[in-house]
Amino acid sequence: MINEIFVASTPKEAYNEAILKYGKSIKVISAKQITYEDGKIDCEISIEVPKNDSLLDEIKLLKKELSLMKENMLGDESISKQVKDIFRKKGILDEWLDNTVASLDEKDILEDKNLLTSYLLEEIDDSLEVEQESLLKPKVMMLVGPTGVGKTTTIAKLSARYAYMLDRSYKVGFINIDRYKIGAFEQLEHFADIMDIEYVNVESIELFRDAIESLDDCDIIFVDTVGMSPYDTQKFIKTIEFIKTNMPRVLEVSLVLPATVKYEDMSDIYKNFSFLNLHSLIISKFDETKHFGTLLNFMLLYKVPMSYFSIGQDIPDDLVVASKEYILESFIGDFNVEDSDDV
Ligand SMILES: Nc1nc2c(ncn2[C@@H]2O[C@H](COP(=O)(O)OP(=O)(O)OP(=O)(O)O)[C@@H](O)[C@H]2O)c(=O)[nH]1
Ligand SMILES: [Mg+2]
Repeated sequence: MINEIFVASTPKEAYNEAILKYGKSIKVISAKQITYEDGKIDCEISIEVPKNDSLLDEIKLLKKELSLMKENMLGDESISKQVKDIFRKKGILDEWLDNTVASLDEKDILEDKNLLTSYLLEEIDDSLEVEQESLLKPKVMMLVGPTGVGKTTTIAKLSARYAYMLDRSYKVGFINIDRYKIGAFEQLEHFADIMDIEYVNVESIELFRDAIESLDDCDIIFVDTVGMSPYDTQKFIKTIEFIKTNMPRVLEVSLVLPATVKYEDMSDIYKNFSFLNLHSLIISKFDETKHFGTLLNFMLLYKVPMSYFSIGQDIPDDLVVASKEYILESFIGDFNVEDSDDV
């Protein structure tokens, strides 16, 4: 607020001076006459400048708001950047992070590291699909996948699980169409012997159908297949024949995908094997990596249901039923929101 005193020989003159300086909006607070020692008389008016005063206040307020806005903008940017960096370092793709943060409705979340981190984790959680373990009716479960990913080992683990480790004992059977691999027959046959499980080795579609019929009393039949490179068309065509042929039982195909391969390989494997009508994914070699971002990126994009995780070489112990909690806990690991440099 501006207060000023104008002195002139008449009140009118003083008033005019004040108007000249501050415009017509001035407010006269007081006016008095001054008599000097020499007898000269002047007039003094005291004025207030309300308009300028409020203008100044407005400018001050505006300045404050602007700097607050700037602070907030910088703050938001840096918090969302910091949190995105944590996820990026963990392997989550920029594109997903940018889109997810941009589509965030509640902007408050952007101002809080913990809230934003939880939000992104929840978004990942929502995108994951899990296949419930159930054996309501007898089924055939065929495991396919590239060479050496753990198909045979996983079948051995699953067999032990269904035969001995669930609420009741299920009768398990094995069919092996792993006919291209020398030694493959013996490997699964050996498990079958140890676990006292019926085992049939087949080389043609007719024999496959016969084998399923002969294992009629089994609650679940596991089918082991040859390890195939995702680019081996010939083996694919042969395997597709087995799957597409009408069988006396529901056939569920599960792709065994190792958690250790890079994103491009993962998508190539998935795309090529998806012609086999994939029912679920079994993630193997979970124990051989600490980086689950690649796997999560893959899940965020393809949204395939996961059924089991193979977490080591031990039969039957190193197998867990797939759950969002398990994969997210593995992903979070040493996630440190307060100090993103640590991750
Ligand atoms: N660390 C670790 N090793 C595994 C896991 N699953 C399987 N393996 C090992 O990987 C190797 C290959 O396993 P197999 O079960 O023979 O793989 P496969 O897919 O049947 O291989 P092919 O029949 O040759 O295509 C073996 O040494 C297994 O012990 C796992 O989850 N973690
Ligand atoms: Mg095998």
